[in-house]
Amino acid sequence: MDVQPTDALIVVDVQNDFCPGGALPVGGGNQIVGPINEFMPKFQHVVFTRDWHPADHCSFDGTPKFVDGSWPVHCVADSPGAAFHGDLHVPLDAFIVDKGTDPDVEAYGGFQDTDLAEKLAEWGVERVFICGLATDYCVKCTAFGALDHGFEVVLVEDACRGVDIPEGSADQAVTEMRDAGILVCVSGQLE
Ligand code: VGL
Ligand code: ZN
Repeated sequence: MDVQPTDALIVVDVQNDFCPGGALPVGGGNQIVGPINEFMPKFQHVVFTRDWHPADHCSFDGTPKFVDGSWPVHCVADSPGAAFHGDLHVPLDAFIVDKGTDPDVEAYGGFQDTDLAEKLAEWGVERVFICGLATDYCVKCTAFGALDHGFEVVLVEDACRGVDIPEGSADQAVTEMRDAGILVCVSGQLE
């Protein structure tokens, strides 16, 4: 899998609240940071998305069930939990896409009400590689959004982790992506 100048890497929501110790921890969320740092330099174009909610976001639930529509308070804009994982290599001039900023709208995908598609088109990007958190929510939704915008899409599976409630949801999300025409690879295949 040769990385080309017309490829972009989209790093989805590698934020403290989705890592162990955070408000909405994804099992092993921190384990993907090292691998992502390693393959990131292969890409000429890198995008970072952030879940970036107002304090009264509609997905917040006092008795969270950890499923769509019922999450603990997480990734409140400018809070420590919303910050990128401290070890993630984020360049000073990184292109960052914030989503979920409307209190009344859930937005898992990096293409929802953002300028991401326009930016990728401006850069001449034809194919996107996607990694990050969480496989079964924001990674999946961002991957489908990329497909809808006409990009070829590759999932870097070992550089993702899922909420996985109920168990199997993360694997099921990968199956759905594969069935939709998304290529699934592992980071060791990137050259
Ligand atoms: C996410 C649940 C709630 C994600 C965001 O980044 O996958 N999951 N908000
Ligand atoms: Zn969220």
